[in-house]
Amino acid sequence: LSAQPAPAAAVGATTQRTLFEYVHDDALLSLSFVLNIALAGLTILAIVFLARGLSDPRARLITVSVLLISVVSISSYTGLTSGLTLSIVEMPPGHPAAGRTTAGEAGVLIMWGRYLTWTFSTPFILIALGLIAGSDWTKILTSVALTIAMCLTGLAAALTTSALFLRWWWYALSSTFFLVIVYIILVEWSAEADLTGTADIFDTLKLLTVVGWFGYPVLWALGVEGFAVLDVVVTSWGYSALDVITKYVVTMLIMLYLADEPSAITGGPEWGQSTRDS
Ligand code: RET
Repeated sequence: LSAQPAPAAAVGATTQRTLFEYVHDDALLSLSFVLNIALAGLTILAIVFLARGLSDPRARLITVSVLLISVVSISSYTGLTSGLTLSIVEMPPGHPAAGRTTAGEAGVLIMWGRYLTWTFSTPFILIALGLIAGSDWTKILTSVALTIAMCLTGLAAALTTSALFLRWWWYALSSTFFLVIVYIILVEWSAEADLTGTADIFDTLKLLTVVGWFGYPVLWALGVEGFAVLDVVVTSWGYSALDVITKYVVTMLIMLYLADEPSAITGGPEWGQSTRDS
């Protein structure tokens, strides 16, 4: 019997190790990830410190919500840094990055872990904002459902390789969900914050959030997933910089505001009690 020929390397089977080394060799790209791991860690410590004296259950719920944003973030960036949530994906015919190669393989580097983990982080941003505005759970959970839909359709847009128009169809779906979220924040919650007495802090948070969030679809369209005007490193730094504003800056503003438990925010000891507490 003749010896079996060695199996040829399977197409598209870039190993995690190759991707890890690719990121590792690009100091700027790794820095865009590692910086966020550090900032998420520092934000978690700052939250724990500022939350020491909080006793009001509503203020504590907002705290848990912002804490989870950074917990998701530190995990998200660990996934990117380790090569676990990156892939080299071949773009469909007609795409401006079709035919490109990365690390010796046909395709471009797609940081799909970002879109996946936004599914878990953005709901907590919206829960915190909705609670600060004094909104009801129907609207808060509607915005949560929409942001999950927005992130998952965005993930689909990034990973679709069958046809170019399908990538942009996913993008259009995602943008539609996004615009409804923007409406909830700018119209519904702004009006509620006026009545609740939290308009001052809410106006700052809403500005940072709406302006910051608009940056993501713009980067997607300009980056390698869309028109491929920006390269992967610039896109990655763009997302990382937006994350600093939409997550850590927003979180710190919320925590500094909550620290002295303003009466417009507190729910009192009865708030959120379960039947087992009475
Ligand atoms: C995508 C592409 C498809 C169209 C739209 C997008 C919007 C993404 C947004 C992301 C926000 C992320 C945040 C993360 C913080 O952890 C998916 C880029 C509309 C708004 C705030």
